[in-house]
Amino acid sequence: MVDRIHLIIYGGLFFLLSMQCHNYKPDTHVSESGKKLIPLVNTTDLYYPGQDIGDNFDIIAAYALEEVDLRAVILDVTEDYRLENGLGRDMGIIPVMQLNYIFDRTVPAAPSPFTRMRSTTDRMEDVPLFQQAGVELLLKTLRESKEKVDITAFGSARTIAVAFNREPELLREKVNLLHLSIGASAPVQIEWNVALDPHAFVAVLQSGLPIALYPCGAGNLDGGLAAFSYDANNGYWELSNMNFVPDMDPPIRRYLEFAFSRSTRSDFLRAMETDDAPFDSNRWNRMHRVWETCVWMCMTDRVLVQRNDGSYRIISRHALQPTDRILPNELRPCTLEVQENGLFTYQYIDQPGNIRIYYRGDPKENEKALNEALPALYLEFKTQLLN
Ligand SMILES: [Ca+2]
Repeated sequence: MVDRIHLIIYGGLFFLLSMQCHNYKPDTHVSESGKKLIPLVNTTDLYYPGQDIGDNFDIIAAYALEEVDLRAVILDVTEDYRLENGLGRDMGIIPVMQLNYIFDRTVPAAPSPFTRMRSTTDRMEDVPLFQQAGVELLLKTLRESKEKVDITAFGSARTIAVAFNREPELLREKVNLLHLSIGASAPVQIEWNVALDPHAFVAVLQSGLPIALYPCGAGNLDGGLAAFSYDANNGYWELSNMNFVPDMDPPIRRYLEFAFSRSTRSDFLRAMETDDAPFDSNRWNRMHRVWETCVWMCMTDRVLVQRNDGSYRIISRHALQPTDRILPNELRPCTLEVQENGLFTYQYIDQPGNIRIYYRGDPKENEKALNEALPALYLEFKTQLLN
């Protein structure tokens, strides 16, 4: 077991630290039902210890959803937040290694450049090599994939934009769909993920690549900040509590305990195996902000339904029952005009274009449904690690 652990860690770090690793084979897996999987590169501003702890919570889906073949994780890093409040944090390589360990995977991970793009055409070839590893990993993953690849952005779009500026033809050939969890649905406030790198967001929106845009924020500011507001086109919702976590698959529960307690245990993999330190379950009785669920549902073509017994679930389309009521959860074609600062407006169109925007109908019913459906989905997730 020890040798295997070391192999996985050293394999991951080797890939991270060296761009000369030409023998890497994509970590493909097939679903038990033999269904075609969705090749995915997940870009996320996941940190260790967590910044928005929601990123630590969300990336579980990239590993656990049976439709997804996670090929690489790009850790979106912005220098300002490595030092925020003097807490000190760095790219989330430790949570990625923990997830590789508990799901028995060898998904490579590498960082974005730490600094913002200087223009929409910046190729960032002069930043330290270490900080170019994520761009190279994204390009390499696309180059080596036989199928088109989906790419998510749950932080800035920097790595995607820089990769496009370096090899636009490769992205045009190999990108199936960019899923951008960025921006606000009206031009009233610059949303967090836009502010991380405005040039990157603008560059990607103007790239002509196929885009699914899931605005994080809403323009009505009914939540004070755009990012905490609700409308029919943004993805934000509040999970009223996380009291389901103690009932999760034990390694995933331990991963979340580690993240939410900002643990600095040095044996960060062994911490996934044992319950050495008691964890106060009352800590889960708190509201948790979520922006990402809509991305996973649309990517995997899952549907949000109310079942005949009144319960809400996120299910595969083939599991639909005639008595299920389907809640709106879709992508609508639009045209989009973006300003230099990343604020944008959009208009629905009848003909399909390269950009679609998320639509969820009544946001409060969406939130009510997800409060039941997301915990049910997460409780289904199982790791490969013996409990
Ligand atoms: Ca994020």
